[in-house]
Amino acid sequence: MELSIWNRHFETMPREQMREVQNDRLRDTVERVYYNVPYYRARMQEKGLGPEHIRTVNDLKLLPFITKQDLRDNYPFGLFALPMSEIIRLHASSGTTGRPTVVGYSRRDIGVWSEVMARTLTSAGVGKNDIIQIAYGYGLFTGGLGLHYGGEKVGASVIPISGGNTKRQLQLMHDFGSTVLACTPSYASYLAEAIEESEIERDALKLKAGILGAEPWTDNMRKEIEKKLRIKAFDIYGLSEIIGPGVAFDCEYQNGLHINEDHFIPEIIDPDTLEVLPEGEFGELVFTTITKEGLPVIRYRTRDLTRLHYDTCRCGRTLVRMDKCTGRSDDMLIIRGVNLFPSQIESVLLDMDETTPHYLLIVDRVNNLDTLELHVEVEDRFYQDRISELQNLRKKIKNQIESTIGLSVNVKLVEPKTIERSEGKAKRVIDKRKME
Ligand code: DLL
Repeated sequence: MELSIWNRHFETMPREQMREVQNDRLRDTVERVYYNVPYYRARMQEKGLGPEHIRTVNDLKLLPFITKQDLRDNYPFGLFALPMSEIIRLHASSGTTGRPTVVGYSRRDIGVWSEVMARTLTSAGVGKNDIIQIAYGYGLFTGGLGLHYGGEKVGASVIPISGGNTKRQLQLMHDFGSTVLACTPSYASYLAEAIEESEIERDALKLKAGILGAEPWTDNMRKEIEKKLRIKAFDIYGLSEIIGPGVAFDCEYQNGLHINEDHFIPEIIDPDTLEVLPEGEFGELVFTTITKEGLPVIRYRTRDLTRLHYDTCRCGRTLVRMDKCTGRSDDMLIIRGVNLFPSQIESVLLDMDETTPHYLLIVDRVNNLDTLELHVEVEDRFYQDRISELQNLRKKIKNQIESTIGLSVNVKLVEPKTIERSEGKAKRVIDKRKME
């Protein structure tokens, strides 16, 4: 496997020079959002700030944070910094309730996205002689198309198979000779087992690398996937609000993900006090985009918990590295790569007469696939109904939830007042998946 660097200039730039690049681009971004996005202007004015106050990365801390809730409040396009005539792509991800978070890309943004994805893939040894099977979902989720454009940019042969349909995944992997698999780590594990159980011999496959992300996974999971699939597994991190996949990526040394800092400036804050933490401390990751045009974001709180390392990596890249993210500072769950907030379930239940908002979500991992079980309390008067009525109700809840969150769920109806009440913060989720 030949490992190289896609953009040596930026990926190995001396840190002082990178700071200059960031300072210039930050000033430009702040100016653009100030003049083009009324929301940012108002928030800055509240703090008595104008673009002239933000001269360097050190001034970032003066600016207010932005959260998923702000995007939601400005749904769908309120935070775009360009007119819709300049937006050539829209994607969306789950919001905390009902409304998704919508992101828009200009033509240049799609170029930046392809560039950061090309860096990611090159760092994993993917080039024009590779065949990349993209088993991330295509559609509003950024996984499929993000990998797709990066794959084409490095000249690989792209198979846009999207997620699911395991039998077909294996057949094409075998028949087309896929050398790279791009999907969530849990799906990679699942495919590994499916290969063991199939008639396909591992030796008949050409797979050598996995580009795995979109959900937390540990180094132990990595070792297991590498062993079972006989590949090298590279972590890839990103989020729709910043650009999608490609915000940060593993190199061959797998000792932290390199952040594409010439496009996204990271900070680590204490999620409670919101203070910026000193170098090397563990806290919540915050990003400011400095080249995005369609939806630039200033100090976006990712809710992902990690730590940054500024020393140069053995691979030669000077780009700051972040530890693998395994936790969040909010209650978002990632199930089979899909983001889920318990409040989304709650709002479906609240909309139905027959149920109470008392529920319990049980998440587990069975045969490497995440499972979701929902216990719901039924209103007293409905619980007296005949079994067939209750069956119908169960189906109705299941359908409503599945169409809202896009994940299959096993619904169990339980008697009124049987779900434990809590005096403090309600315990709505039991996550049995192991993360060690
Ligand atoms: O998951 C983008 C993506 C697609 C990344 C394909 C990698 C590969 P969202 O749906 O907006 O975007 O979800 C973003 O997923 O804030 C993290 O909590 C989590 N996440 C993404 N990648 C990783 C990773 C895509 N490598 C949210 N490790 C983020 C841990 C991850 N968590």
